[in-house]
Amino acid sequence: MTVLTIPTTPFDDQKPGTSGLRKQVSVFQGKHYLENFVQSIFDTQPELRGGTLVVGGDGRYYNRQAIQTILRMAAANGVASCLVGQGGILSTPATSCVIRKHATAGGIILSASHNPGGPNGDFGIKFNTANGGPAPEKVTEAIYARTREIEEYRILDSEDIDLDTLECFTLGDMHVEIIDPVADYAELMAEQFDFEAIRELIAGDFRMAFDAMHAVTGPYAKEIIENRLGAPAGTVMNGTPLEDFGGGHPDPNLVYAAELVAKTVGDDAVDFAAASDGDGDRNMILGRDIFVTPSDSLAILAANATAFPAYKDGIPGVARSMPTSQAADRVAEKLGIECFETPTGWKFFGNLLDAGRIAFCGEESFGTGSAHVREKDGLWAVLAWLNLLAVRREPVKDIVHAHWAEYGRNYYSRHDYEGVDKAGADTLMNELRGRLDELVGVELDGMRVAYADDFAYTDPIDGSVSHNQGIRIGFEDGSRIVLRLSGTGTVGATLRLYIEAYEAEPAKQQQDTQQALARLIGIAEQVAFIRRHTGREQPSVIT
Ligand code: VG1
Ligand code: CO
Repeated sequence: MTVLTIPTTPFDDQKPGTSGLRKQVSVFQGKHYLENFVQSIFDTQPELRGGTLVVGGDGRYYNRQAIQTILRMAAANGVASCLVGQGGILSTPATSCVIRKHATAGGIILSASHNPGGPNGDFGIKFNTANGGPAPEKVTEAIYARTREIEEYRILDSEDIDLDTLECFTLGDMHVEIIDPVADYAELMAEQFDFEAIRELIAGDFRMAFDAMHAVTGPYAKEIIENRLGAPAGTVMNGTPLEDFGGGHPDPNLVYAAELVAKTVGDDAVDFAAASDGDGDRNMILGRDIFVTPSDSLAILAANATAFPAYKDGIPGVARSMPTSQAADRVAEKLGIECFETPTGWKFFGNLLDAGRIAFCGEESFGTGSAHVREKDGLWAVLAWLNLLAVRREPVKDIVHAHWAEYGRNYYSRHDYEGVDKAGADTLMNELRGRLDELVGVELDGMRVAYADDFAYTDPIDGSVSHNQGIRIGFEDGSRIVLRLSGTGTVGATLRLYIEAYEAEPAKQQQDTQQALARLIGIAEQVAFIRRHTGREQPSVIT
């Protein structure tokens, strides 16, 4: 088999966003597009030469073709061996687990996460480093810089390999092993949680549902929740990964997982329901008649960390992304542990986890995780809740209400304006940024602004600084409005408005979220002119 060196020219749009490079499938199918990006990874990550690389994806359309290309290029670039998920399947957290367990040099994950799939949907690729986590900014910047000057790529002239049989192959000089995508991950989960207690809970009259949304977690959830924990067959809904996710939007929120949400209300409601996203790193937690916001979920899990065998001695600290509600901060304060506020994106938690400064971290965008891997982990969060329910033996709703009574409630909501005009969204942010100084001390609808800034973060471990991470407007009573533009979309721009208000008084903790936040939502419009700049009367998704 010969190594071909193919001349190419740079693309100008291969800058990774919040979580890797995401584009429409048709863009990735363009000549040299995938190859340029992959070669840029190999060119900037010398430890892959002679090392082991993990490769897998969420099973979406183009996953298999991309894997074949990546394997041929890995062989041509001197990678010694590749571990590939059977059928091309590996969830994002499972990839992180495999990288860490087998001490590999890194991994390539093919996913556009919660974005729709299929020939007309999105595709994505991201590189994870040897710690199992998403490449930090200095690595993604080096890869991007390389894509701007690339002149050639290397690829083996070879046939496709069989991705479906658990076997070993050689491809040129490279060893390829097709691995069971679930085994290592399931074993790790069994170490983290009290499976015996969860089995007992499930064997009783407890009823639950899990929606895999036709995405990657189906096989993981069936093995863990049905086979190992004994939930009845059918507990896992939409459990077969499909290339187009059954035409759905594999985003576990109240809008896109409506079928699951419906199971949590009414006379026949289940006690617990959960869902995860395209690549298995997000989670949604529901109880009978209650949706647990991801921000509350992080705070509640942190407050109950000692219920989990892996953290029975407590946790050193927690971290949350900046727009995530401050509920976790209150728990950290009470526990006397460290609390960090990082920019949006899991890559910012990596250093803190590696340094042992934090054990739990989360994002408002349905992301929760711990030090067991270096990615957010949807099924981990589901199992954590099951473990907690097995210990507490109370309804989800009671656990949440008791938490609010003790720590106060952070009313929280995110309003997304998806696919709006990019120029309008940029103008909105730029104009607001220009007015931040004048806002401080001003009273808006009876609420005084305590601070208004453009969030910047200095990593406490390596000192790297990230600017322009979102606009924060904080009020004297602790309420906040945050605005930022999405870094994962592929068409136009998506404006995210995050709204948070704190309520200490238990008697006032049972209001409707949108009503409780109505005044702040009005203030956001008053300062940012969202309607004028986006041309939208309403957000497209409210969570
Ligand atoms: C969104 C979320 C962010 C998350 C990212 C990747 O990014 O807001 O919290 O880390 O998606 O999640 P953005 O830039 O669109 O707001 V996933 O499940 O797509 O890997
Ligand atoms: Co995801």
